[in-house]
Amino acid sequence: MASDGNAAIDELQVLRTQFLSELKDCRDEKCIEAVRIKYLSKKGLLPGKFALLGKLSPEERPKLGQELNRLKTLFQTSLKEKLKQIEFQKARASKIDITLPGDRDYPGKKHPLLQVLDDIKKIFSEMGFSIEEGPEVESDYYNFEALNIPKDHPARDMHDTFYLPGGYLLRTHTSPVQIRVMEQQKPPIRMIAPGRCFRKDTPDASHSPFFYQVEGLAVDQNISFADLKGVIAVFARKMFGRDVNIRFRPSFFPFTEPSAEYDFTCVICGGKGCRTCKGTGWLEISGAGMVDPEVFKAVGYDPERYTGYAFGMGVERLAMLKYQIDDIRLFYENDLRFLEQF
Ligand code: 2U9
Repeated sequence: MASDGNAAIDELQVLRTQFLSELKDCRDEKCIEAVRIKYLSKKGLLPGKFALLGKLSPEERPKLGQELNRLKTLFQTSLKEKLKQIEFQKARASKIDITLPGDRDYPGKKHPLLQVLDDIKKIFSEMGFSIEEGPEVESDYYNFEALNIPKDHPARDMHDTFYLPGGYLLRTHTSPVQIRVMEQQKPPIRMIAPGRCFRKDTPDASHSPFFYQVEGLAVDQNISFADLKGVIAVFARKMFGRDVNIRFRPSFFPFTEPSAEYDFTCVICGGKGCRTCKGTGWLEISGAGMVDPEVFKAVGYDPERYTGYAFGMGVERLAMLKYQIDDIRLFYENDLRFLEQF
């Protein structure tokens, strides 16, 4: 035990060093509280040193008393600062590190086919075409008869068409919509009919029993094949770029006369020839033609007064060309690894 004032002061210095060393090693509030209890509680080490006062002469007591109070203040201040420091460090540790890469969220998006369908709708809307829709379950009349498709036409075969009870069927194209519109209104007409169609095709890389189609129809006085070529050319360039060219090859459809199939220059090689276009420089897109007079008669239009053109296009086909997709089934498998690329 200290025999005089200096020895007592030395004891306090040792206690100070020991306190600061223990507090310095603290990493959390629990440790700081334990140091506070050990050194400053009623039975703590520092209050215990006040007993030294009783062993000193009256002349030495004031100096030791001052040192004891100075040490108590130092301990209290040091504990508060250490607590603040740890709280600051915890706050800093929890602060968002803005230099980290952000978490990419995946907002819901339209299916790629519907994105392409929107592109097609926009292009034709800007050319003054209305967008018309109709039922997917159709009658034989609207899907075949009114379109001049005879009873023995192969398209009517069970192997090609999904028939339903009661003589109904799943439409094999959106042409019935044009018939329904013509029944409801007189020319002029400029419309497109987008929608789902169904055919009894065995699924493979280029066929699906269900697919999206957009058909177009323009009916007015003095409409010619040149008008059809102009509209298809504008569509091709707005869809695939300004340097795309088109061509028409003679074909046959019961609902158009003359009929044609139309091609675009290959969107990959620009017409030089590549694997996609099988070296031809051309990509077959779909069919078109001038509306057959028999179709106008079915809806009560005078074929001597009105002419019109019609065209078809498969949305999957256009999407596969636009995005270089070589298997149509990818559109229907809902694999997020495919869908999130669009
Ligand atoms: C009316 C009169 C005529 C629509 C036409 C095509 C040619 C054609 C399909 C082939 C497969 C589209 O790409 S596909 O899905 N169709 O090639 N469609 S002319 O002719 C009509 C339509 C309605 C009243």
